[in-house]
Amino acid sequence: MTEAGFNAAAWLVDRVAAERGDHPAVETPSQTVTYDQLVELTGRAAAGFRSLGMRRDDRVVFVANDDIALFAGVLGAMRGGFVAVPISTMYGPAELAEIINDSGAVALVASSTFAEPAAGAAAQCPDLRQVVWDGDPGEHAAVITGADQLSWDDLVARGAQADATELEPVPAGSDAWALWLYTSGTTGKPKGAMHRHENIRLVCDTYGAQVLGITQQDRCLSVAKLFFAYGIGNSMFFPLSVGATSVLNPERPTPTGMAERIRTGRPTLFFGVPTFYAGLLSSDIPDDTFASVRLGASAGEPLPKGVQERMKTRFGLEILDGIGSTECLHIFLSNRPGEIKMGTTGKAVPGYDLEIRDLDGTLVADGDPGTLFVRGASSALGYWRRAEATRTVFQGEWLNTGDTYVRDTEGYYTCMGRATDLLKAGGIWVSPTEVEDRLLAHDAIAECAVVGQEDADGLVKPVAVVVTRSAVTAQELDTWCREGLAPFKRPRRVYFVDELPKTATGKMQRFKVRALVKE
Ligand code: 3SK
Repeated sequence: MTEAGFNAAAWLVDRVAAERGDHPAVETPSQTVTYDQLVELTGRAAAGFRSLGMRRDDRVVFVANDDIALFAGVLGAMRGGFVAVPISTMYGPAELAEIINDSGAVALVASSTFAEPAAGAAAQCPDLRQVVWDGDPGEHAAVITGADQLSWDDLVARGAQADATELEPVPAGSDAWALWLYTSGTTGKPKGAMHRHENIRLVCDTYGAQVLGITQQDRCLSVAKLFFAYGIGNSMFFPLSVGATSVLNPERPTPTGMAERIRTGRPTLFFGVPTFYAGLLSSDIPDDTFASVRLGASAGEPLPKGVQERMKTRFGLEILDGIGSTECLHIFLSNRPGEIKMGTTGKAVPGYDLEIRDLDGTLVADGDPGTLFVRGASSALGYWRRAEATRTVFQGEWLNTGDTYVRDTEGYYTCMGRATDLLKAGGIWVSPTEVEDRLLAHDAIAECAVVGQEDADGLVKPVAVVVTRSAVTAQELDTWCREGLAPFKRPRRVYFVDELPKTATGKMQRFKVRALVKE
């Protein structure tokens, strides 16, 4: 459906404000913003961006904590007809600069917590014209010479000077760009999946309404941050779509920190990832931590049956395991309340069709594994300036997930692993090549291979198999990788070998490397 004039930010905020403007839309540990206040704040943010010279379809990148500036900034960008590009706060300056430059963003909004990497990145981005700081960047601001800098409060104050018509949402149209989300996906290098305004409404009407059954009484708390597709759906789109409340946690999620946020924020819907659920089970948080929560969700990687069972036994939390993708914007395959089959990812979410195909593209029989394809209207328009990757992943109406799945005779789908060499750690894509490149940059490393290995909880983590040319310890390599990579990508173990398994033509045999770390 195409609707001229549709604006997802207005659909999420103004529509609800008209009915229940004094209801809390979003809460942080220190601030509550009602729907009426969110209309005003996002209107001012949009007008503030415009006052900086931004035009329709201009990109604004966000490197920020889950806090009011990020929440209102993303909505404000979409409201003003600009494109919101929230990106990972786990990246270093070089990785951030690569994405900012790739997107062609003219503005960057950054939390002062990330002042060092954000300023370091901004200094390497010639097209960037404005940097907006939420908090004081201190001495890091000095490294930026090519862009103007102002505070988030100043941006909002500039917007407050605008006349009333400028505060109104721009009639963008349902097919207009609203949100670009960068994913390493199936080819390693981050690619910007371009989402329309309409895709936001679609995921709310499908997974949000028909699987979660979300209502205006709900309060949503997510472990995944707003810069992930999973997180922005959980913490922004679903609650706002029904006039519920988003409970934000600006801190890095730890079991004790999250238990405290649950105690103060009293969520009814909790969105986790398998690694985090396993961490909760290893912690000594109280068994009644989840007393306010009516339902848990999990995505990112398959939820091990043992973890799901123990979460139910110890905390009384029923968890719906599901899988989504950045390209589909949210979850397209999931268990349903009251119909959970543990150890499986459930069934297609209403609004999506699934097919399991063999290498020739033929549909496989139930019980046989194959590659999972998905069809649904919330599919991204493609990857920004990546024609080849777009053609590989987006095949007509269908999208190749790159996951190997099997369907049982009851119609439940179970994940068998990745169809490619890429791995997911803690629900986030990790490209082995990128980690290998970092290891190979160390003087002592002659050859290496990075593969996934299940930890004690059955969750996949990267590990490295290395051939050395001089003495080096696993600890030194850990430090080396932490210095050059986002921490979640670092190998959790290092195996030292004399040679890597190779074919006669010298090609590394990754399946043999995987077998080696299994022994
Ligand atoms: O990884 C997932 O399962 C997921 C879920 C929702 C949205 C996006 C993603 C990647």
